[in-house]
Amino acid sequence: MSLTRRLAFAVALAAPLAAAPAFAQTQLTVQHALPANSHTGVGATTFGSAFERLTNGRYKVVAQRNDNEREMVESVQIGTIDCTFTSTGPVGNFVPEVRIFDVPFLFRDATHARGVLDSEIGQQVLARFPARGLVGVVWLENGFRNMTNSRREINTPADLRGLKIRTMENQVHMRAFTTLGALPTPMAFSELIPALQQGTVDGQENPISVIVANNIFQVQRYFTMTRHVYSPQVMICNPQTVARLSAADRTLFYQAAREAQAANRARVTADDEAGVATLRQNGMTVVTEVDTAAFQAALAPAFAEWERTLDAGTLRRIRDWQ
Ligand code: EAX
Repeated sequence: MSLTRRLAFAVALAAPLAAAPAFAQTQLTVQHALPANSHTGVGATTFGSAFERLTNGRYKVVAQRNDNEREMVESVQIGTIDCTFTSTGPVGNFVPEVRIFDVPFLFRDATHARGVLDSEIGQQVLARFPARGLVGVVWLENGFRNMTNSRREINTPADLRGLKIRTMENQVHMRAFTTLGALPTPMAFSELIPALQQGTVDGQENPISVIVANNIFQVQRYFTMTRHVYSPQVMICNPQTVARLSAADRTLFYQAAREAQAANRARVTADDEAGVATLRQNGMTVVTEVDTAAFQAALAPAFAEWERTLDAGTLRRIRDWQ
């Protein structure tokens, strides 16, 4: 074939491509726990639409639900999905330094928790992820956890004694419930509703946003606003996904993640404000006055253990944070 014929042939082959988009679109898959219309779903979809907008559609972000958070982190690690929006529940099993944020009664309120996570303390923990084959992008929020059960009103730590309570697959939380005299039963969130329906466990604990988003009031009678532990969320991505981004796109990626963080936190605040009324309307017996000091006193042996097993200096810095 002559050069001109070869060129003509090449042009003819290329012609149909002219109808295709002027640029290649890269697809990212992100998974989140809980329904799309929840604080977690809102975080993931806000990230997706923000990143698509900021990159003028060069990226397409597909958001999927998966209520098994450990499985999502594993999928990010092996690269079958790009990112996950997960509570820290199982994350300490991958990045042990995360466990410090799972300590009960560590944060006074959302301002304290968000402030610490956005400070250099939070950044230092995110910096531990790459050694475990993960990138910790940004802290988001699940919220302060409260107790529900089907047996009795919880007013004092003694009321918890002997209750089978589903916990996340989180050794800090399990230690706390053992210390309070309950029987912690760890399982993925995806197994929780059937376990409550079948009576495999008597109760569970979760932020109001999670209880409302999943109609947990349909399978639980008693709610106590213990706010016994703050539950962070974190956006975790596969290192290669992040490495493949150009420097400019990486800036946009982190900007989209911060938009997700803002939308997620605003939704948790709104859910917490409306939540108690929603739980009452749906027939739950609600206890809002809680003797927090009694729960903290009952946890004393566990606190002493965490001073030894976790980073005591960082625990102090978090408690002293203003
Ligand atoms: O991420 O497993 C849990 O109880 C989590 O709080 C829930 O799935 C939200």
